[in-house]
Amino acid sequence: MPSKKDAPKESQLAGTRTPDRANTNAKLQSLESVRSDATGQALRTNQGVKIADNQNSLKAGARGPSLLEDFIMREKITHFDHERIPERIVHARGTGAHGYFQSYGNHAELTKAGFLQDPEKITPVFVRFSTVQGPRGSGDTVRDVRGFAVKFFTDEGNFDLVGNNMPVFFIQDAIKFPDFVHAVKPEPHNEIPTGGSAHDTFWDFVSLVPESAHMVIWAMSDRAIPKSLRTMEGFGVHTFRLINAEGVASFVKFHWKPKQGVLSLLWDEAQKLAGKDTDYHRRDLWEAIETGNYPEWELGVQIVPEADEHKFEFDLLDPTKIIPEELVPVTPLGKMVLNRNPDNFFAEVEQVAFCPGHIVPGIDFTNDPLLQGRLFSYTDTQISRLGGPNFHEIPINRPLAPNHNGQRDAMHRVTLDKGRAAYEPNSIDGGWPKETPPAARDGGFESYQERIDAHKIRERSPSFADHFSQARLFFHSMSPNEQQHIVNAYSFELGKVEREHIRVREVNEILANIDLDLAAKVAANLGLPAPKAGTVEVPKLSLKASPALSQLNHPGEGVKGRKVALLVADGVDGALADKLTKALEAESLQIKVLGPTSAPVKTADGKSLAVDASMEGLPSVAFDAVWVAGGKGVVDALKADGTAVHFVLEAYKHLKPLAGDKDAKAWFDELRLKADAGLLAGSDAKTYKAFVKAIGMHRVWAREAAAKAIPA
Ligand code: HDD
Repeated sequence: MPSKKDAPKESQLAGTRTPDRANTNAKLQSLESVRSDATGQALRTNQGVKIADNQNSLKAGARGPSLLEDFIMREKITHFDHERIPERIVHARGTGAHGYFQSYGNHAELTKAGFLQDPEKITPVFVRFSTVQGPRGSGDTVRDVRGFAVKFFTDEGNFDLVGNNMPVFFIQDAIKFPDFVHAVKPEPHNEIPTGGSAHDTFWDFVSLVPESAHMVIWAMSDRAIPKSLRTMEGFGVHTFRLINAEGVASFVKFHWKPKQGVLSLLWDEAQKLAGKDTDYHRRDLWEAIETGNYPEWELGVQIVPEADEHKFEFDLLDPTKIIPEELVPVTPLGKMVLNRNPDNFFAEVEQVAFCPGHIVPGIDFTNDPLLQGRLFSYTDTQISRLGGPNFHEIPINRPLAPNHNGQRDAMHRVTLDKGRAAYEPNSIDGGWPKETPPAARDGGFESYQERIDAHKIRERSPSFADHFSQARLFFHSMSPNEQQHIVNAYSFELGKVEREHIRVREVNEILANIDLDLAAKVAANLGLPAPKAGTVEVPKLSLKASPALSQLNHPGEGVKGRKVALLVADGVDGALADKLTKALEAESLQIKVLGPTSAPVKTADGKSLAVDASMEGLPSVAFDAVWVAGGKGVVDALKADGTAVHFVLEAYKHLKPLAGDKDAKAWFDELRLKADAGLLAGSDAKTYKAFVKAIGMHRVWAREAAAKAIPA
């Protein structure tokens, strides 16, 4: 694999100005607590004492007992004993990357936030992607919601957009969050299952809480098994406010649109990858960045003027609802590029502390009751995870903007505050630091002056009452393949539920209200009677389908970074393999040469061809497409190798483009693989082109019915 050194220069990236790499990278490096490698340095204790022997503890005699006075060993072991911090209660499993955000233009009419006003400005970001349910060491490809949290280090302070890869949530009010999390987490008696929701307590809760219906159908869709972290959409979920310099506010929903397309795994792939490569998503993001295939997203907003707040068939404050893009299109604001991997996982990914309450002037909250509760929860959780209220001093969390105030001391304080007056107003330090009145630009933060005139009550707004019409809209917006995957996912998950009354309730009281056909198909798979009617009257939406919801309408721009397996064996035509590799690499595809073992193979002209891995070591589930190399005897050798046969069959089953010369084609015929737009034979430029085009479509969806007969 090419090293960091081979990565394209920043100047090769699209954009109006070369991103200030020094600036994005300097964030961590400039902080005095960062240590680079210690070449040339003596081994010392934490107190700075040089260590003479790091192999043996202090003992009374070579075979005698250890001595308590061995301060060197005690310091080392004590530190080791405390190396772990509590994992996040949710979103424990994750990975992160550095990058930058660049605005497409001046959006001053919408917001006074500085990072959205200057297309020349490069704002460093740190992103953490995560699963929700599993612990730190759980598999990457489980069926779950993915966290999509972005920290913008703006000149005016940190802005955290702490979202998910789905635009809605399971509950409407934060007071229900601990109930939901306790239900989805592994069951308390045996801590099973790790990383998934296919168990009784989850389905018990969601079948009793109809407001979860919309989010659950998203979680049963292909969105919950993303192909890569690079191929996920991101959503701020809640409605926020953007406020311009004149104080005019608009409601907005934030969207991240991946240039790489919105792509998912198939369920069979996801399950296999969880075992074959637990770190599949982590590795994919890491390798993409190392090889210079920097992932890119467009940040956009759906904008609703304040005056239009009540013009929709749903409440903008309800986090279980989307604004369909057909009603309010997404306006692109800028782009985010991830271009640097972390240097130290713990220091950066584990210690990064996001909080939806981290906002900057020009952005504000709404009264969404889920968002309001989140504003409390995140700071509270950081205090427990990161050991006190000084977590903003940990290098990855430090704002680039200065932070002067009268806050002092507490656990793990690093800043050495000079001066005498830790209060305001003061006359000792010249009255500094002082307040800054709000202003058009560069002023102090000012909350949007929303008028509130209400009773203090515990009540859900009646405008939050429709729980099924958007779940129905989602189902009706899917392609037939996507609908079938949803049926399969409900059937799989409910099939794992031990208590029959929970399955029955989900089918009769939830699915039947979403769509009777969906309910009937799932019921049939569970051996239950099909419900004849729903249990509630579901309002009819004026929009019957939202094409923007189907992933098939987001194949991505090109094939950059997608992965091709080139299968070789002894006898391979080395020159042809080289030509093919070059042609595919010219399309920015990643090619891996796979042999029967990890040993090099012999080419037809007697040379040695190195392979990247064996077919067993890098299975077909890790690839987007397969090419069987030409050469005398290659196909015969592969045919005789069960792993190779399985590789090809599995790639076909997973609807991936397959190509090769006429020998390979004869082998495909023998395997009874049906000809389609993704099954190609030839070694000319035309075949390469058709192969790349098929990869661009991600999967050969028309093949899915035929592929059913192939054993898993
Ligand atoms: Fe949350 C973490 C996203 C509702 C309480 N949440 C967390 C992370 C993401 C989200 C992406 C991981 C951040 C990271 O990578 O460090 N959470 C969401 C979204 C929600 C949501 C999109 C609904 C729209 N969360 C939510 C509620 C509460 C929390 C209603 C509590 C009332 N979330 C937390 C937390 C976590 C967290 C317990 C665990 C670790 C952390 O905060 O830093 O405070």
